Amino acid sequence: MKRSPAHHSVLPETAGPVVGRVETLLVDLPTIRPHKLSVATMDGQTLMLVKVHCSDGITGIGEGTTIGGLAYGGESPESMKLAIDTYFAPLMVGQDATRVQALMARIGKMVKENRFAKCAVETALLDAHGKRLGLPVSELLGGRRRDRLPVAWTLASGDTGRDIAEAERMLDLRRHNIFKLKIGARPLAEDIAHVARIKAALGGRGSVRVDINMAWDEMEAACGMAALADAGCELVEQPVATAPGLARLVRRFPIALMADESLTGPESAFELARVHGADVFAVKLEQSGGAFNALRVAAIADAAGIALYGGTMLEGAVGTIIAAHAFATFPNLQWGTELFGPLLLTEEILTAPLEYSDFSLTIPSGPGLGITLDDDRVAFFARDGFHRKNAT
Ligand code: MUC
Ligand code: MG
Repeated sequence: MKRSPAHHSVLPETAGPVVGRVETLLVDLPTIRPHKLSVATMDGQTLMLVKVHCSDGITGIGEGTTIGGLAYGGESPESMKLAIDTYFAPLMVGQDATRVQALMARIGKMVKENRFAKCAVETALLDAHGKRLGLPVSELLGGRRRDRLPVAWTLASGDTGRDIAEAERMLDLRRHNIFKLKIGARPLAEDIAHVARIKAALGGRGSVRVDINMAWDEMEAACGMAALADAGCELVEQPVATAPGLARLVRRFPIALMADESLTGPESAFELARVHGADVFAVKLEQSGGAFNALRVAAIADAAGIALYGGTMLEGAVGTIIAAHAFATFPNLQWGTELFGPLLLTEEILTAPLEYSDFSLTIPSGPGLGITLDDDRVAFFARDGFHRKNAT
């Protein structure tokens, strides 16, 4: 049958809202103190913010971060911005803004890897669509099971006495009673003594876990895990780099083993589950490639009998809150979360700060992400932005 010209309209196929413009910016914020990890020392954090402006006047926001530039993984805030400006945006403009999964699949076909950038864009689309429907993003992700999430704090000043004082302050404030210590940069014996001193000081008032960020070889990991268990440490995160390496260590010591860097989305989650490489998965939205993939990782963990923990890439408020919406829907979240990223930054960029109290973060209940950027503050801290333009 011959099609009439009416079938070849230049108007978008959908009568509904489409993506109009995709805007990105880099925002540099200082940290409250140097944050020392085995891979890098962070004095600040760069947020790559993305705004998706839709034809119905609704704008969604998303965020991408990493840890220590390129020290942690292959993407940086700068590379995310470039990828979105150059490759994602042309694939998005004019597309149905209400079909978030379909649009992410379209991007996925044309853009390999770039999981952190994909997470940022998916977050912005979900925020916009939630605002459009008047629903929190957690409802778009399947429905929330909880309104508050336990939040761990990372002690990483590099000094044992200072870390103990910091932990005491967090306990007094009733802000955190789960502490993650970043070790692996110093000789093993020094690291173990550091952990043992902190655990002895906190006793039953605080739980202590450690993150090695892959710094140990397998022999160090075996010695280290035995000593950490003796010191009262309850969990060790990614002591070695590979999934087979993790599998050789798991269940040999009375301490839980958690995978982080080895988890890069559903396929690696399946592989880790197949080789019994972990007791716990630290699910990170950016590392998974977005909220929907994080949900898939959680489903694999549940099916394999692996426990779950809500991880962070030390995101600011936007990245933290999309993670909170996703973790709110997990059937199991046995080890809580570490969604403390905004608390590590000196500056507030929301009109109303996130609510941390009683060792937990409250998940906002408004439409979309349920948060509002303070555009003046964002402009002030934007790289090459408002304040620099006005300074000249
Ligand atoms: C990581 O490797 O888990 C999370 C908390 C923190 O202090 O660093 C991160 C990254
Ligand atoms: Mg980690």
